Amino acid sequence: MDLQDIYQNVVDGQAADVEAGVKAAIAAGVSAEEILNKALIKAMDEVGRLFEEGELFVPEMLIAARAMQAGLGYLKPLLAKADVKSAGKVAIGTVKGDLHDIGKNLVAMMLEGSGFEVVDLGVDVAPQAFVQAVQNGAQVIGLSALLTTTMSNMEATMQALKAAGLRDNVKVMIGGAPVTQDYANKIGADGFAADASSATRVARALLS
Ligand code: B1M
Repeated sequence: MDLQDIYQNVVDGQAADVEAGVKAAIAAGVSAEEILNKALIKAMDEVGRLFEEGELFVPEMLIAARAMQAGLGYLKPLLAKADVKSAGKVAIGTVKGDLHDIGKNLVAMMLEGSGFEVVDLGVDVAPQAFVQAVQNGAQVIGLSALLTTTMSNMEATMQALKAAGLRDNVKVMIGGAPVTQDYANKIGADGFAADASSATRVARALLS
């Protein structure tokens, strides 16, 4: 099975076939990163495009997302390298009101893979839960948002950190499809990353 088949099975929401395809591709020597970028992420972009054009609806989008997760589950141990000394502690979550977690999970996975200790706070994370994570020792907090309507909760989280007197104790990194460097500047975040691999570079730079 090649990358095109995996791509199509994600778009079609065929989780078992995606998982089988990913296993076959790994066995054939294709790198985990190539499968991730050229089949799984590419397929979700196509699903988004079809959704925008009214050709797919929320249930189909969800089924496609589950199919992608089935492939990701198999890739995760391959993307994460064992025995790496912690590069720092990062608490990551999708902001309040937002349930999208595929991108956030990828970022968490890549951070783990490059040696960070990662605390995954999940989705729909209230500003106060990020504050709590800083109190529990996170050196970086990572905020993800996929909806223009939930991005404002990134700013609310910045304000909650300030109100708790913790703003200077932590670096804040933000990302997600609608998020930009300009927005990061506007809300006073320390870093922005456009994708999961640059997120690891940004996190390292923030702690250096
Ligand atoms: Co949603 N959805 N969705 N959805 N969904 C989008 C985001 C949308 C763009 C689709 C569209 O209209 N084209 C649109 C948002 C429009 C907008 O606000 N501008 C949208 C909408 C409208 C909605 C609902 C409101 C639909 C409805 O109910 N009417 C609803 C909202 C629910 C809620 O959150 N409260 C909804 C629901 C869903 C599902 C549940 C069905 C499902 C999510 C399943 C899940 O996550 N477990 C879903 C999906 C799958 C999508 C699309 C198709 C794919 C998102 C995705 O996983 N992409 C999406 C369209 C699209 O983006 N193409 C869409 C793959 C992922 C790897 O990329 O998340 O961008 P991404 O992450 C990247 C980078 O952004 C970055 O790195 C990642 C890896 O490279 N990144 C970070 C992300 N977080 C980061 C954090 C960092 C750094 C980098 O530092 C901390």
